[in-house]
Amino acid sequence: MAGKLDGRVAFITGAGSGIGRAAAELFAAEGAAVAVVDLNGEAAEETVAKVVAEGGRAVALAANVAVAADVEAAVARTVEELGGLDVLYNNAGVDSRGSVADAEEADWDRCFNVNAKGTFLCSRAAVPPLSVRGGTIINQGSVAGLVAVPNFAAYCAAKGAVVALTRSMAIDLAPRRIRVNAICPGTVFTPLMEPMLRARGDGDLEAGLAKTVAKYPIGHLGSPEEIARVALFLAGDDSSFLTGSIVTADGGMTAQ
Ligand code: 1HS
Repeated sequence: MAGKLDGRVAFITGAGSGIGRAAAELFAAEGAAVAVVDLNGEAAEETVAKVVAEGGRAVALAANVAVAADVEAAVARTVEELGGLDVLYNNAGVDSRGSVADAEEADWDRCFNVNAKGTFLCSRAAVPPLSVRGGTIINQGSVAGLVAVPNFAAYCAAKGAVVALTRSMAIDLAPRRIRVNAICPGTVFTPLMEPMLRARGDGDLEAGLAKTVAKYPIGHLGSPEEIARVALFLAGDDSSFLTGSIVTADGGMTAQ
């Protein structure tokens, strides 16, 4: 049976772990050749090994999404090695610490540089190859970009910026046949989230998890694979009439 991404090339950031790794494996299983991009080159290679072991095609690219030269070089290598670009998944992200009363400036800068500026830099570099045959961009937002999360000021602000940027990109890129949508996931238990969960439990991870699950009507946190399936929908033709859409995948957390 034909894959939903047969013959397409995908560029996924933060693909060395968590949701990005799950998306790389799923997109490859659906026929895409995948550029596995991560700050941690070894982790990217591990994702590639998993993709290749399942018969997929992928290349590992170490890059810091907050550095324009890194991003442009990674996109250029993707086009050169995989033959073009059809899907960009701006998944890479970092969390933050503190409210506006006590957050560190460096934490604010890091959060915005990776989550918001990284989305900008990758999208800007991807527009020329995506414009060749049309394509899709999926931005990783968050429920934190839609509702307040205690002591997460920089992250909420940066993800709110990603939500607004998604709508802006959608109208600007429509004439180039590039659709742009965002996923706003609830908490998924990934390496990125463990510090927040532990802090929420005053150092006790299980207590932090219990407090967090209580916020989700569905009764559990999401999995990387569940978010990757939403990304696959937005990457492919099943979402052909969606652009500028903000898709919550949050177990009902923001419906309350
Ligand atoms: C990290 C992910 O984008 C969700 S932000 C935290 C939401 S919650 O744990 O307070 O429900």
